[in-house]
Amino acid sequence: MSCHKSYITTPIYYVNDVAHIGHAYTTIIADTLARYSRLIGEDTFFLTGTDEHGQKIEEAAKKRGKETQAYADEISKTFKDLWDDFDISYDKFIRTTDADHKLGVQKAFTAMHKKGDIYKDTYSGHYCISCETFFPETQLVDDEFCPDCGKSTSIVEEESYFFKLSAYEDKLLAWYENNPDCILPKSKRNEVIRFVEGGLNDLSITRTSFDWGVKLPADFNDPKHVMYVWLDALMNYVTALGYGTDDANMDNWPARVHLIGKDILRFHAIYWPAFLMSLDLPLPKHIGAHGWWTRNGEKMSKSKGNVVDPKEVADAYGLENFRYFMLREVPFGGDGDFSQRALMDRINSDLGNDLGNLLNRLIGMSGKYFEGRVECDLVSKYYQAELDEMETSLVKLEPMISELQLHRFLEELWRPLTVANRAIDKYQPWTMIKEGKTEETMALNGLIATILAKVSLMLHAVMPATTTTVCNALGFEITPQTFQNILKDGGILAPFVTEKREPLFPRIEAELLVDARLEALKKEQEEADAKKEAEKKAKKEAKKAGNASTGLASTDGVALIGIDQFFATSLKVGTVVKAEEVPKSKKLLLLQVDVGEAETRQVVAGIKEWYSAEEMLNTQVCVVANLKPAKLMGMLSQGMLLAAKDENGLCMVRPEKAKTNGTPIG
Ligand code: ME8
Repeated sequence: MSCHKSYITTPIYYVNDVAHIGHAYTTIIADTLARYSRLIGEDTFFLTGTDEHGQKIEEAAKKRGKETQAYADEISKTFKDLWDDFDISYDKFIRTTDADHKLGVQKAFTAMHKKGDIYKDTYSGHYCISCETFFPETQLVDDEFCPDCGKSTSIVEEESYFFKLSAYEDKLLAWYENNPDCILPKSKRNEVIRFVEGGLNDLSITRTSFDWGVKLPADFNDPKHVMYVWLDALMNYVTALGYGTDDANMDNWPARVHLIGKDILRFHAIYWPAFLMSLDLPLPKHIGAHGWWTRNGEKMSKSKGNVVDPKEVADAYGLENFRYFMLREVPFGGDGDFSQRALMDRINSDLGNDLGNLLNRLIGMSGKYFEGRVECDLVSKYYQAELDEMETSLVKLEPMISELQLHRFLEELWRPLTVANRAIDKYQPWTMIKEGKTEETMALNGLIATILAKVSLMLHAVMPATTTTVCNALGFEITPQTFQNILKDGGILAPFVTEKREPLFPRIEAELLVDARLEALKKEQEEADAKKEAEKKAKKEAKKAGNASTGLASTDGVALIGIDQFFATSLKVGTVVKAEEVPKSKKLLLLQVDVGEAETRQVVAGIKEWYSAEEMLNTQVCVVANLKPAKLMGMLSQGMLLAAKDENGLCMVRPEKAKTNGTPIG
């Protein structure tokens, strides 16, 4: 048995909001790898935690009227509670507000500075608060919006310390070159290489525009600076091992794998190795970037408000079924759309029919023919072909795990189950027993038990409790020793006696989550589908009409809509009861609009170039009242104002005479 060190990490999650299934996905992959690595006897250390500094967190706390640390405590706890509830086998839960983490980050800053990699300068640039990142003007969308998240950026000019990232270009390229699997899936490595080849700017690594962060070391005597949140956050992977304080667990470094989502690959595959080189620390062996979970094709994210609560799903469908589903459903690195249908299908088909039913068949047949006894010593005498087929699959599994191809791993792991189920249909034990072929029948049961045992051992890291139940029914415990013995050393299962039991995976007939929020999401999906369908139809009809009369496609390229679609938009008269400027924004005003029935809507409107806040106050406007709420510069916008814009500028569309607030327009 090896005693390799295996250090596995998740990203540390921002505490600006609670977890959704995207976070659960990363953590479940990491947990699976950690459990597998323990089972094969590796000395494993599994880290997760929360990322608590930065402007985004400060603002989230402010918005809720909470003191920042108290707010961070509260949300960090919800992550920890969720992982505990999910039985995530982490060895340490780090928080970037931990005192020793902060010390470690300061030590790193000093070390990089000593190395000559940090210098002071001023920075002027477009800053996206949501991504906590500066973007060069050339990368902005429409000169203003963040190329990553689409939100409005603001111009920030500040004095800053810089990290000489540009000095590491060649070394980074050499690292990617010499380590073909440093970034997984391998296709992602090319993206990173292309990015670095495009040239790296030095990185601004301190901020003066806010306070909520790790201060510079005291001897810099520069108290207005706090560390850039990504420097602070990435360092967690080593401060968690004691870097900069007691070094207690630094023998675990370098990490075997940093698991992340593809949204934060650049930080992990470029900045982080450069920081480590500057600190003279070895580089991680792998960075594994998975894809996104989406809803209706849109990335699930806290800021979009389209998230699925992992606890609700796990409570309804079973935690381990959910784990299996997430890992099996999407190829590592690809995106996946969450649907209860797909989850139910996996449970009923893969788990219920293929796995659960196989155990039931074994219990049924051994009970009926042998009073529950199962013996495996004669399996190879009668079913060598089936054993060979099983082995062909089993030997393929380990490389798939190393490459993080967990969906392929599970797919391959299911083949032996098919071999077993097929063998029952082919050899028909009910006929064999009648023909007096007792030994062959016992051996067939032995084959099923052997396959169930090996599959369960390999599946253990994905479904720990379920596989424990299966193996207990087969008369043994799952331990690193039984794993080695049964899977690697060809050990034969000791005779055991089966007992009747409830099915492992009761069939699910209908979607189980009827909770209001998910229902709303479902409805939204149906509406989106219906809208798409209507648009398609309208386009087709427009085309037909256009073709008939003029031979052209449609009217001015504008899609025609039916009256129903027009009336689906709720337009109302409202009065602006409060108007203010949005700080740092050239375009936005923040308005409170009375839309009748005692309802005030917050609307973030891009009209500041044409209207001042005073001009808007106490005027009537036309509001699109049933738009999905959106966030602009971090502020909720619950509607849109009608306006007309031509080359001379923009003017509001207003009722000609004063109307009661809430009066429908149409
Ligand atoms: O980025 N689908 O934290 P974060 C799949 N604090 N995974 C998703 C997802 C989705 N829709 N949304 C989020 C941060 N994730 C930083 C990390 S590490 C030094 C600092 C997962 O709370 C995915 O793994 O925004 C992503 O990388 C992580 O959550 C980011 O969580």
